Amino acid sequence: MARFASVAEYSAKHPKPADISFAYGTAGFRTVGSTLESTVFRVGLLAALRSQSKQGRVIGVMITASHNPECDNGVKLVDPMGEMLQQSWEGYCTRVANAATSDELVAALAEVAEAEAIDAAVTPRVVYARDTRPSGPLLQAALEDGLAALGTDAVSFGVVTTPQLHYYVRCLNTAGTAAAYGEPTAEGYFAKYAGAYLRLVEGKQHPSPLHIDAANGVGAPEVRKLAAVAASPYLQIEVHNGDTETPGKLNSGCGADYVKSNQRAPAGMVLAPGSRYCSFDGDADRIVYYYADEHSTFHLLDGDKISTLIATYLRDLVVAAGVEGLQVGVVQTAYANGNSTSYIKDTLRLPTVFAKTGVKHLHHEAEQMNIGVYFEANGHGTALFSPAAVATLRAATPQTPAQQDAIGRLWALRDLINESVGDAMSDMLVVEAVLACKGWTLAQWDEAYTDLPSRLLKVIVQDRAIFKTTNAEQTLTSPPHLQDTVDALVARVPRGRAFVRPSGTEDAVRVYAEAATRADCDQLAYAVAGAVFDRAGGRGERPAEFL
Ligand code: 16G
Ligand code: MG
Repeated sequence: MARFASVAEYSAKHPKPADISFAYGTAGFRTVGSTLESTVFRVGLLAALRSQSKQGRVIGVMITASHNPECDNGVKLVDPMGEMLQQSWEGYCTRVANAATSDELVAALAEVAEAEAIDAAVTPRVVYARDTRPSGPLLQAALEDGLAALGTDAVSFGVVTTPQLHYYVRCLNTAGTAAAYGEPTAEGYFAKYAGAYLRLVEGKQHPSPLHIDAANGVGAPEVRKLAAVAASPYLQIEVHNGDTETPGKLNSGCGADYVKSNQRAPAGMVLAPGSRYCSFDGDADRIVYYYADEHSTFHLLDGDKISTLIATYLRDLVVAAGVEGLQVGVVQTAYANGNSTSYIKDTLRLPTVFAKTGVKHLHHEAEQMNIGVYFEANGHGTALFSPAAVATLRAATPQTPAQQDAIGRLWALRDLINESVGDAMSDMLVVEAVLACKGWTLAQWDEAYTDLPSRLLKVIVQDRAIFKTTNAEQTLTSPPHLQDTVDALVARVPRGRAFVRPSGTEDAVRVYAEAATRADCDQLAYAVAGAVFDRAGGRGERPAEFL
């Protein structure tokens, strides 16, 4: 096929490792960086086709492995509004990545082109970026070959956070329309978020400094630039774990994932009671907050706490605005702490729904809401204002200064939130703004509800594909009868809840449990993990620590 005439030649430079098969998972392709060259090259080809299938709208490619170890890397495609790749294309990606020879590769591309009725005359437009990983430059070169092979009009944004790239894609595709999102430049990004932040906090008490653990990743230089624009005294930051140069440091003993999983402060940070802390992950699309109380006990404010904080503030503003037709809702996953869900339902009295793990699932649920707040417990999330909510706000006629103020704040909040994807820097500013407006310390924010003790375990089994779930991953439909066993174990403990799901990013099965007490929670988690191990041919040692 003439349109793919150059592919074979370029592909010869990036041969596929014969013994590895790749899968486009929850967050794109992700594995050991040194094995990904052929895959990233092919993602360049796919990005071009995806852009052509969207009549030349700009598609994004991000090279990152987020919170995973430094030796890993990954690549994912970003759709025109800055959202995750449409799910129906994931299969194409997997097929194209696994074509064994150049001929097979061309055939796989031709299949995509035919299935999507792609017009070869459209010039593809793609923007791309990478995080700070050492394998990044080589993979970027492979990507550039893939883009060149299909004559793509391509622009690099260099080393930036994942949400910055999502922002650029959305800006480029909305420029000059009623939905224009901002300037597709670094200055535009910082000016938009810093400006909206200052509109919310001006006149409020100046917050104390915020200590940021940047996971030794790309968030470190970027958040420094943000702080320079947002300007003291409304945002004073101190960056820790900001070393993006020394090999081996990225995500090592630090970052949002480490802090959330281990429920402890990152390496190199001793928490002073009364001080304020947060952690980004390696590509700065997740954030968690934490502090130490006067007994030096560690307290985590995770994605659930951030979600309830934002939902509370939005709800208060909607009431204060006195505008009919605005309704805040919250999307969570099964990992949300049970007490956060009760708090949203019973105290805030807001509707809440569960989505499957993975940002794209939460995002799509939130899109169904009028104003939808979504967060994973791990700290990835944002809020979305639907077109209906925007129209309602636009038509609102405030009757009092208080109503006018609330409406102005809702607009500012909308500008402050990165609606394309969860963004650690934007989320940080939202949290800082809400805390400043409420005059709250982290401890006061934490008072909303107390987390139930929870535990997350990993079981390695022969074949995790036999694990199938329904009900937003809360119920197993396969292997047969295993759910009955889980239910029986859960029924034994007060406030017990547990679920089992196959990981979308690792060859493992995850087991989550929570209960009213730490002892019951651990007992439950290990009992369920043991049942999974027995039923599915577990590898290694049987999980049985507490039995
Ligand atoms: C990916 C997802 C994250 C999810 C995690 C679950 C995106 C951008 N990232 O990192 O949202 O929590 O996978 O991993 O969607 P698991 O399936 O291995 O538990
Ligand atoms: Mg990440």
